[in-house]
Amino acid sequence: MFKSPLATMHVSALISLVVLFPVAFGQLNTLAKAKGLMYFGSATDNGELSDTTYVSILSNTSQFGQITPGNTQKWVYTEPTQNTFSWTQGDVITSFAEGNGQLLRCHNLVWYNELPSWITSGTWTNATLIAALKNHIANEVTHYKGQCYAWDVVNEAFNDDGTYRVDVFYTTIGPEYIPIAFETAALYDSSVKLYYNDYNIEYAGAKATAAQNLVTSLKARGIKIDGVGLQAHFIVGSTPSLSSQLSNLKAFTALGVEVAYTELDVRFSSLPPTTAGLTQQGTDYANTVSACVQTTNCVGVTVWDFTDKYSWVPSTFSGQGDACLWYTDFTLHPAYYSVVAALGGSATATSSTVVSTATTLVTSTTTTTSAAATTTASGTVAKWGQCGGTGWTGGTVCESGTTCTYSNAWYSQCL
Ligand code: 9MR
Repeated sequence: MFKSPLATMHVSALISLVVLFPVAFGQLNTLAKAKGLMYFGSATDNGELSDTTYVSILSNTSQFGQITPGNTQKWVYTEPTQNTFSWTQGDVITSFAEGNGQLLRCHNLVWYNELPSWITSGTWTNATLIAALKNHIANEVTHYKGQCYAWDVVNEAFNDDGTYRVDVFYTTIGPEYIPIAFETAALYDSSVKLYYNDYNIEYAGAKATAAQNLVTSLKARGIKIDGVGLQAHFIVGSTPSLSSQLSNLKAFTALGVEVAYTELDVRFSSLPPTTAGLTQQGTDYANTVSACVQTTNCVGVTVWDFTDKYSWVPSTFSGQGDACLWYTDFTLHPAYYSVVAALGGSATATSSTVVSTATTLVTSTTTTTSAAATTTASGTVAKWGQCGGTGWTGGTVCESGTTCTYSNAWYSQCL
């Protein structure tokens, strides 16, 4: 009688098998690449890099293949006084990424916020501000030449109604400051991808249309623009649906640019989250990640930091938060598994490792254990374990005190 070779295999050999095929049980970046994306990444900031647990997760390239400096490439840090440039803090992040072999999205060259006071309080003419703008871009793009996959050249130039945001650049130079910024960036690094980056352009509407019109007008003038970054700062339950995100991404890529989700997080507008809210957060994350996976020329997804410990949300929106994939103590949100599922991964083996202790997660796929750890002694599925979803053949009865909760078509979880 035929006997499956697997049946005769020693347990340790089985574990090796898991290690040999990390894609099947892989983590975010590994899975994203297997699905055809270039990366799954995270933003980070200088202060966080002294947190060793944080750093070991961020450095793990099976989780994160791309880094965005959350702050220290911005104008206030890089040119604090006119024509005096300071790269030290930005370089800490770029060196970190390079040391780990991670791609860099460089962020950003022109933004109304985090500007030095010599810009915001200066006395400008059209000519002097254009000169200052060009000088800033020329110096920063030259300094980071060869290091960035992409630059967010202009950030958040539109209001939600599609009109131009009124800031010092718009007031002094007019809308022409945007083409000037793109032209200048292209001049100093011909191979870096040049992006326009904004929020509330993740669904059809006046602001997305304004961003699309910008792409069209730059291209019509022969000015290089390679991509549009959709920030994706969402609220649990108010995230656009998968179909609306898909049609929106296609409206951009149809113009001949690539797209990326550049600052994804999904925050709770009140805390603590309910069980149903955590499930909804998983659906919201999964819809966004799935939209990218299903869109040709969507190159990657970046979360705006991976842990609630360092999220920008609570300090900006009082009483809101829990927006990231990892909690403050580095345990995982249920949404993590929804993202894994949306990336085509099996949450089973991964979850048995990553949920058990934060430190196990830090050590990457080589510590992936068998699926048994998600099963309790009585044979039910332990809290956080997978209990359903397309193709799921494991246990479906959750341990006492937890309920098998639908997250998305591929994944239900004991919560
Ligand atoms: O995460 C950044 C936070 O630490 C800064 O205080 C803030 C300054 O305004 O900028 C945050 O990052 C923003 C990004 O650069 C552009 N899109 C919105 C992000 C969240 O505010």
